[in-house]
Amino acid sequence: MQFVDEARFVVLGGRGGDGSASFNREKYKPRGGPDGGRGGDGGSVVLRATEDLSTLEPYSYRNSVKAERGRHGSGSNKVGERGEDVALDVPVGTRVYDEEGLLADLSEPGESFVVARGGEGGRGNSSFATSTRRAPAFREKGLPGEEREVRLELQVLSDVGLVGLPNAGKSSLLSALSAARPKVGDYPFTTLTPKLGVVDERGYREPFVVADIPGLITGASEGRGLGNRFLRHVSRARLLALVLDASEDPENAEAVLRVELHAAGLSERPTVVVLNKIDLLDDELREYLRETFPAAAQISAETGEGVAELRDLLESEVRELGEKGGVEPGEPGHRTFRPSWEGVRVEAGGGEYVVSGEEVERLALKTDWESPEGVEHFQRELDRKGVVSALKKAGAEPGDEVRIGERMFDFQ
Ligand SMILES: Nc1nc2c(ncn2[C@@H]2O[C@H](COP(=O)(O)OP(=O)(O)OP(=O)(O)O)[C@@H](O)[C@H]2O)c(=O)[nH]1
Ligand SMILES: [Mg+2]
Repeated sequence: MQFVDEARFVVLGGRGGDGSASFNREKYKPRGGPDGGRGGDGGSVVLRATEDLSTLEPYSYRNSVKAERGRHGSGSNKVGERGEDVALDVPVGTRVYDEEGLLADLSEPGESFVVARGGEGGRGNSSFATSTRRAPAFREKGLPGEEREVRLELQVLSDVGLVGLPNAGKSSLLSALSAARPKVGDYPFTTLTPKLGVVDERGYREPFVVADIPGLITGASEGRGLGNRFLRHVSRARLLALVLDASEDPENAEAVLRVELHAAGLSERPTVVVLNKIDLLDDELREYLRETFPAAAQISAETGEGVAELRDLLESEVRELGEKGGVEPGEPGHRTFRPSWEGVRVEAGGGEYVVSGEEVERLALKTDWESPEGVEHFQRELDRKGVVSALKKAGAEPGDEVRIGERMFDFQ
């Protein structure tokens, strides 16, 4: 499968089934009571994080995903069947956005998020029977499911991120540290997409994950090269290893990397400096680099020199950082659903009155406008909820146009 770390599509919850308007007909009863059942709720679209997937590729060509609608209710108080949910597997590390921002961050295996809720089923006429209204002939319609365009963004999750200029030997190092075998080449930009490797040594309390990303170049944070797009994949790594080619001006390389990390908002992240390719240096140069980079690890990914020590160093740093609480994702905690407007608001303007509020808008959607009794019920409810007096207070007179959601009608 190809590595795809972004996908965009529309999700639609299923519509709720309509309630039924029905009357019980038994042989010796001339006119039975109302027995129309409720419609089933529509199915929802659910995202579920799994470790079995490491790319968003299955969604790269999807335009929309729709859950099943609920069945209508029927006579004898039969409830309509619920629509089935659609569960979409996404890789762990997937963040879900809509046009308003972050909705969810699926960073644990098994975590799930309802991204488009199915609509509620409508009630049947039997639920409207009262002692004074024994034979209501109206029912509610099912509500439409939620609909929104989402953008999924994958961040591979690792403990240590390898950052370096192209050709520094990051992929070689990943392969020296772990069982991963990323492509290594003696030319820049060999690595085109992030690769993960698990470092699991005997004696380690817990394995840790290292991410290799494409090389960064000057201006990466402004969009040059490939590295910039991929920096986000190490943006949650607890520790960054700056991999420098010791044989090619490592001072300059480190300065370039620090500038790019700073521009990407990662300058506070703990780092370890790794001088690679020391097999190419003589003793004098190695000594010089020990003085210039006193804290750096000197290694050769090719010969394996210094790699075991580096591995232990990374392991202990990762463990200590983990015990300190690790890295918080850079964005505010996730929002489950859009805040809904409770209560009712009446606004006058443009020759009409607009009534808004979650409850009344739902009421309008549920109303069966074909049925005079249904419309009457709607009007009674408006009165009961205080909408009629709010409209009067706002100046509405009989004959004026009132809009609730998509629905227009005359004020009476
Ligand atoms: N002599 C020597 N060569 C090395 C060492 N590590 C890597 N190389 C070579 O350096 C070249 C680049 O190595 P890669 O591991 O592909 O480098 P990279 O940083 O992943 O490069 P990009 O993916 O292009 O950013 C390859 O020819 C490697 O064989 C080392 O320790 N010593
Ligand atoms: Mg590489």
